[in-house]
Amino acid sequence: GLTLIQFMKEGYNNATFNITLSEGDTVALNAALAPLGINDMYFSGFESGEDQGSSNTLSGATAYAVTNTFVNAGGDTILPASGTAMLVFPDSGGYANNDYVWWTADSTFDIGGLMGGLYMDLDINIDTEADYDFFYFCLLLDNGTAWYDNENGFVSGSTDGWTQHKIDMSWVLDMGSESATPVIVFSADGSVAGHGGTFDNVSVSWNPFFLAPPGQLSAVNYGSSIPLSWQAPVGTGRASYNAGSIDLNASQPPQRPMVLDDNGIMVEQSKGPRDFPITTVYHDYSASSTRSLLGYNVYRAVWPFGDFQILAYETNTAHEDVSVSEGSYYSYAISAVYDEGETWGPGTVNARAGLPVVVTDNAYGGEDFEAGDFAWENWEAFYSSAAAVWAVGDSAAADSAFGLGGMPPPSHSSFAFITDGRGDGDDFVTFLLSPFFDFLDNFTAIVRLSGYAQVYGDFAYNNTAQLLVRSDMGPWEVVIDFGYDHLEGWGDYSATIGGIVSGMDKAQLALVYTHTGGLNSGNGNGVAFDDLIFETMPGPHSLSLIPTTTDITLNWSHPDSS
Ligand SMILES: [Ca+2]
Ligand SMILES: [Ca+2]
Ligand SMILES: [Ca+2]
Repeated sequence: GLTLIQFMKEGYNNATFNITLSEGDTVALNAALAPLGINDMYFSGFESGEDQGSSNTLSGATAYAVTNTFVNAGGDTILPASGTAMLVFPDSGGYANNDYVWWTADSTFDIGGLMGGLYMDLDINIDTEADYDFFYFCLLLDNGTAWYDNENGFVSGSTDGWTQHKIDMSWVLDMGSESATPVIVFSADGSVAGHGGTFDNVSVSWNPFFLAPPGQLSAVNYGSSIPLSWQAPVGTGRASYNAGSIDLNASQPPQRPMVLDDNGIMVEQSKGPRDFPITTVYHDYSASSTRSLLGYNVYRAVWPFGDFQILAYETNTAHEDVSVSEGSYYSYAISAVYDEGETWGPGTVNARAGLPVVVTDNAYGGEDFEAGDFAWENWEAFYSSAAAVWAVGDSAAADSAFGLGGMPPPSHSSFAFITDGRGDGDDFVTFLLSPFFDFLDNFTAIVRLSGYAQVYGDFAYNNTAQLLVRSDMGPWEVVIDFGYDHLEGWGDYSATIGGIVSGMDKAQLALVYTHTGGLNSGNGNGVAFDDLIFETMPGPHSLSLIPTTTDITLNWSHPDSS
């Protein structure tokens, strides 16, 4: 009779045969299985007959257009990445401050019930004010909201020519939408305009196999090389993403963050991105993640101001970085490389080559900057430019440090300050790192400092003035934030840091200060601090409990009773 024969293999289409067999027959069958393909869900190169989409403007007089040549506001001529047509913004000249304009594809594709990976890919060539004017690459879902990936789903600044931009949008498959439509949103802030952008070959593809990220990366510190290791991607799991949402039905663009101005009035910040809601979303996957896994790319940046650059390609889950300099700090990141693309692992790790000098918290105690020969022994300073340096002196010495017309720090003995809080008028960042401290014998710790700052917008981070803490090259944590106009003079601050440093070797403090070019406060811009002191007063620690059905017994330790 008729017999069904089926060949099945994970990652391949089933092959099915119907064969008529009589009793006693033997049949030999050779079958080739076709691999499950990558499915094109959407594509437009903006050529004749392809999707041109449409432009919508909520704020401004500009629009997107499809054209064969784009002469930008700087007079440069840009031709399509391929073919004879591309999408451009704006349609002529440059864009204007506060422009809020988006392009929507004409065609929509179905994503209902899909599992696996969803990837948006396009060619971009942009020139906008870096970190202030943005293009967001979104998928518009059934509910009228456009969603973008908050890691790499938006761009700003200049690409210096065409570049390919690929975005993992797999999490969109978990959001209960039946359909999706590509959207590109442009949002400019309130000052300094740029040229705009051109786009070509917009595609969205669905891969039944999610390209799972590699696991956690770890580094071994303080040696003459930095050994790195990580975990291979797992076949079944949950990936988390931060997704931004843009309501395209709103009658107004969302506001930018509110800040206190020099007169103590809450005003909308004129610089920077709008406050689009950010949500943590998850993507569950169970397809084999190791299909077509080729290896791993290892990336490295010299901390704190270097860019991530590829360091090595490995087929195993380890790499030893021998090209390090003693005393230098690095950040590392890892990606898994598949036939179909590259997926970044979670976060980055910090590392330091070479064993640092470590002082005990008792030997250090504190720093009041009163020594006549103060020499920053075992401190390290990093500057994004040579515009200013950390210096020690009194109020008179800091008189010009906060700029013309600024309010320099009132009298406070000798203190540390940055010599030009306006960074010579440009963007400026500095990290001042304390010596390494040994907190192995302490369970409680309080750090105190006196601080003074004048900023553009209280806590608006145009001027950051923060004390950070970390131990053993872990992530920095903000423990004191004094980035506001100190109209009443110096402030005294303290923070409990036992949870970060207790029982740890190699704890570090950092003073971070930033200035945003052109944003000069009427009270001046700058930062100063003094009396950086540890208190390690004995306190209870190591609380534990033993529950029974009738009572709970608590136990703890105290240095005076141990
Ligand atoms: Ca084209
Ligand atoms: Ca701008
Ligand atoms: Ca002092």
